[in-house]
Amino acid sequence: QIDEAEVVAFSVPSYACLRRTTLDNHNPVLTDALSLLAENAELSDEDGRGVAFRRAAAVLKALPEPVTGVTQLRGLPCLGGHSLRVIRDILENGASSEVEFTKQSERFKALKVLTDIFGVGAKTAERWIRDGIHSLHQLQESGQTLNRAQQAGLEHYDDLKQPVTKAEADAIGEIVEEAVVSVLPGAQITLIGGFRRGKLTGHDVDFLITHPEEVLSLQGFLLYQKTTRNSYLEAKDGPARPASNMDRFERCFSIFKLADAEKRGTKQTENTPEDTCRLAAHSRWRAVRVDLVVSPISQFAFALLGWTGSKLFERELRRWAGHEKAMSLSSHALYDNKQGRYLKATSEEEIFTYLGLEYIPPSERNA
Ligand code: DGT
Ligand code: MG
Repeated sequence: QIDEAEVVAFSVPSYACLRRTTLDNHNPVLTDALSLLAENAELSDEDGRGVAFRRAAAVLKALPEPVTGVTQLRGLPCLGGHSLRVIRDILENGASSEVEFTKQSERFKALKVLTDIFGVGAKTAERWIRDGIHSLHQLQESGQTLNRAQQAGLEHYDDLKQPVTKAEADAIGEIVEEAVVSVLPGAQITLIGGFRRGKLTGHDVDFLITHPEEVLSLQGFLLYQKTTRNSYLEAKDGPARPASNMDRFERCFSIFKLADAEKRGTKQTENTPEDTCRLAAHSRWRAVRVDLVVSPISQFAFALLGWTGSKLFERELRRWAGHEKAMSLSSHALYDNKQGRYLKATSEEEIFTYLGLEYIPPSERNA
């Protein structure tokens, strides 16, 4: 029998965009476990389950203190039976058998190793695993054809697995800024993604570049690049941008060549054969994933909000907009279905206001 008086513990709204989630997570063991199950679901083409685990983890990230017993969780949103079972297991037995089993499973390990290769998604990894490929070595021996992204990903595998530090992100920011401003004096470069939310490390560095009227010349720094064009239809009138304008891009996934800290003062140069056969121990540069997003100034606020993350926070914002406000939010625009028009904004604050939400700063979007 539970004493009702001690049950009231935490109160958390169900939409992550109504919560302030800092990086100060009081339940890392529980959230790591649920995140691992989310990752496994996502890698197994079970996105619905993935989102359910992500939502459950995000609710725990928003709690002001560690959970010590399942009774404290009564009344909390987004905690389904499965997530509760995992939490109970950890609180009562110190570990979740499902999480431990998943971690050890050959399938999960192989999916992780293979999708850690830049350019390899769950589908490709799945196909390779069916062909008996479970490791990088087996992949290299297999004679599978790799596309350019995957070749670059394999070549720089060890570098890209290393977390990127804030110092490295800032160093890349300076180089990107210099390159962009030299061709586009008016351009503005903003650090987005996890670093904007205050994270100290990341799997990549994300930048938003506003107002591109010219080709970006980062040639000497990029080890690999793949660009996609902005196919978004301009707000009210007009068709998509002319398809012939190949030089404009909306997003550029790249692998950046960053000189070691002591070498950064000097100008970076093109790859030399010497670089290609550098020894890890004497490395003078490292490869870093850099994601460049470009938006016209009219879309800046939407791009900024849409690319700051976290992924779950973004998903929840769009869900809130659609379900509660009859609006469609994207990283390009906000459309009001009732009024039948686009709502213009020049700041994130304005967008929150349109959505009827209290403004949440980036550092509190770590859902
Ligand atoms: P990280 O890099 O692992 O430290 O973590 P984040 O939060 O920087 O995640 P990342 O780099 O994958 O993505 C940055 C943010 O951009 C993410 O929080 C949500 C957003 N985002 C990611 N992929 C897409 C996409 O395909 N479309 C849109 N609109 N937004 C995306
Ligand atoms: Mg990132």
